[in-house]
Amino acid sequence: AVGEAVPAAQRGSWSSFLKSIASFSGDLSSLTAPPFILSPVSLTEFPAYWCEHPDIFAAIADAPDDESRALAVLKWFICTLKGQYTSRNESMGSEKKPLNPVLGELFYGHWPPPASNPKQGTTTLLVEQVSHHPPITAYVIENKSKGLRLTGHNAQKTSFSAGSIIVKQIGHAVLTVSRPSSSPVQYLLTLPKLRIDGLWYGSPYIELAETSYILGGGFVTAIEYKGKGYFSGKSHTFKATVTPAPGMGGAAKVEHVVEGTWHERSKFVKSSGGSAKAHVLQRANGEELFHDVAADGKLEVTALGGDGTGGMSEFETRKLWAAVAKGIREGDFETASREKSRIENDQRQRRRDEAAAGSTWPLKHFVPEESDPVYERLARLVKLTPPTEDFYVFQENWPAVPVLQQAQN
Ligand code: CLR
Repeated sequence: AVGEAVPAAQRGSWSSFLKSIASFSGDLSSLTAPPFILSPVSLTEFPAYWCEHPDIFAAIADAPDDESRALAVLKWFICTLKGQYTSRNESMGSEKKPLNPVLGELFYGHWPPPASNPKQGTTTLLVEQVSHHPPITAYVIENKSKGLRLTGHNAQKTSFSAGSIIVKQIGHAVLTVSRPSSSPVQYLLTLPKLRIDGLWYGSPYIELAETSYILGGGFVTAIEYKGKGYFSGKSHTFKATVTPAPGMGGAAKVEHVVEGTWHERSKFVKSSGGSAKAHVLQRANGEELFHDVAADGKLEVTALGGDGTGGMSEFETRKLWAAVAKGIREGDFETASREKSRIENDQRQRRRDEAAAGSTWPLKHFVPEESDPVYERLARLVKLTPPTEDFYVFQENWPAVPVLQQAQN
């Protein structure tokens, strides 16, 4: 029945919420949703999902050649998907509606290396909400000692189809791998399309669809996503094909095909060479696995205060939303909604003041650019559309974040 998973008192407001999304397309964040579906976490925290396996991220730097590195990048990408797309179901019972970040909202964090392997280095995270209308989040994830940097931005375009919310992810990420004796290698990562199912019952969950790419370093990786009812009948299935970029393969026919589920296990179903594969192979129960989620623990990010004293400034997400998040966690929705209105009114006032003064909000870490040359160059490998995309360029020399620098040393 409709709203089976919804608390009885909120069923009415759940069906009106469903009606409003069915007749609406654009920015979902602006729709009022019933309390049971609210998450206390802001979207500025989501980029942390890229690095909940800092060891698998760091291992990219240790790959001995282009082919091994292409597989190492794919492995890291696949290992992030469970956190990105199923973790709210695990921690909160279903997918939820995240807090809609304010312009200039910040999140800083880090992952220290494990005591057993200090050489893995520290990974740091810097996130800034660079636009409110539409919501756009930019981030930089970096392991300086390994020479790895991931920069990217995210926005979403939502529509409604056959009872599901379809989310087209706008934006892309670029992974830069610096090497001591040769030029850096760059990979363009595109993002999968999402379908949010289970809405009718009030227990939404994400399924991935279509194809996303990892392009660069002499290779092209296409990752095709399927859900329940498609080829294997299982949820969360993918098939990844790694081949040399056009004109890069030479005479040797290199091809790796990996199949499985991104929230559990995947294995090589075809592999042309032994040595590259050996670099990422996991063995368990006599099987040659590409990746087994159960075999690696996830490490959640440690949030850092970014104002240099270890405390947080008022725009840091966990400070900004503290009262709202507490209200949502404790079921005190009156306080949550009052505090949320207070933040939103303050934002409206700031925008009015800026308009009156003829100024705009100064971003702290990024500058918007109309087109990204890295995207343009790598998108050509598979003739992606659009042929170019905008980008947010990280400003190394702008207000340094002392706490992040400390973490890096
Ligand atoms: C943000 C970027 C991350 C991956 C990711 C995971 C979940 C997505 C989120 C992104 C964007 C916002 C999102 C969310 C799931 C639900 C939520 C689409 C793409 C929407 C706005 C809320 C819908 C409300 C229903 C749950 C009722 O790397």
